[in-house]
Amino acid sequence: MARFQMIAVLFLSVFLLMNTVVCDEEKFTGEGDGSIRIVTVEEAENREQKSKDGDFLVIKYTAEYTDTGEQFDKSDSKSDPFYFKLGDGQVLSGWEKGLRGMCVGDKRDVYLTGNELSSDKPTAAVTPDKERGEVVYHFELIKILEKPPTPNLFKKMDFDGDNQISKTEMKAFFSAQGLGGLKEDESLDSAVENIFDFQDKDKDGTISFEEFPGQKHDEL
Ligand SMILES: [Ca+2]
Ligand SMILES: [Ca+2]
Repeated sequence: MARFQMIAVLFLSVFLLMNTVVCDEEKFTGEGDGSIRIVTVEEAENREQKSKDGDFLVIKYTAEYTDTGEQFDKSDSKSDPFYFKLGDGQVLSGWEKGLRGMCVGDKRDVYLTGNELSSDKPTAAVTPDKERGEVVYHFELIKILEKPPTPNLFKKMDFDGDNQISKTEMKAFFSAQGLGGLKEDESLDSAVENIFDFQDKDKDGTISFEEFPGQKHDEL
């Protein structure tokens, strides 16, 4: 009797130990309705700040269907670093759950099916075909911000990258923006002339990095 109990306890211990090892390797930390599975791939050493609702998360990701491995989306295909506000319904439901409690530098694989692949609002991410079954997102958290990042306007306007903004470049930029922020009675040409009157201090016909008064450093 005693020996049987000892063997049973021993067997149970080994079983639990094996289970612990598996959990340490795969770290299933999310469950939900069964259609979300989170696997920790890499954990950053600094674990002071964890992502929470209301944070702006700058992320990198690639996404594929698990059956064929076909990639259907990635953050690199977007022009700027990809960011969104967590908890605001701007991303797929599975992202909201899968990207909480993450530290900068963490990498996670998030497996999603069904309703976890839909969102309340339009999203910049590609919505996968639910009928094709499970998809996996390979996420890396790059930065946590309290407010949306300010775009580097100088870099956006300096199309040829020569560290000068020409009038042509500024016009192209404003045209692409739909003239946002300019007075309605101003033509594009005269608006740009007015800006150059102020900003082109040495009057060489271009606005240099030093002359440019707007946002000119990357926040991301
Ligand atoms: Ca330029
Ligand atoms: Ca100048």
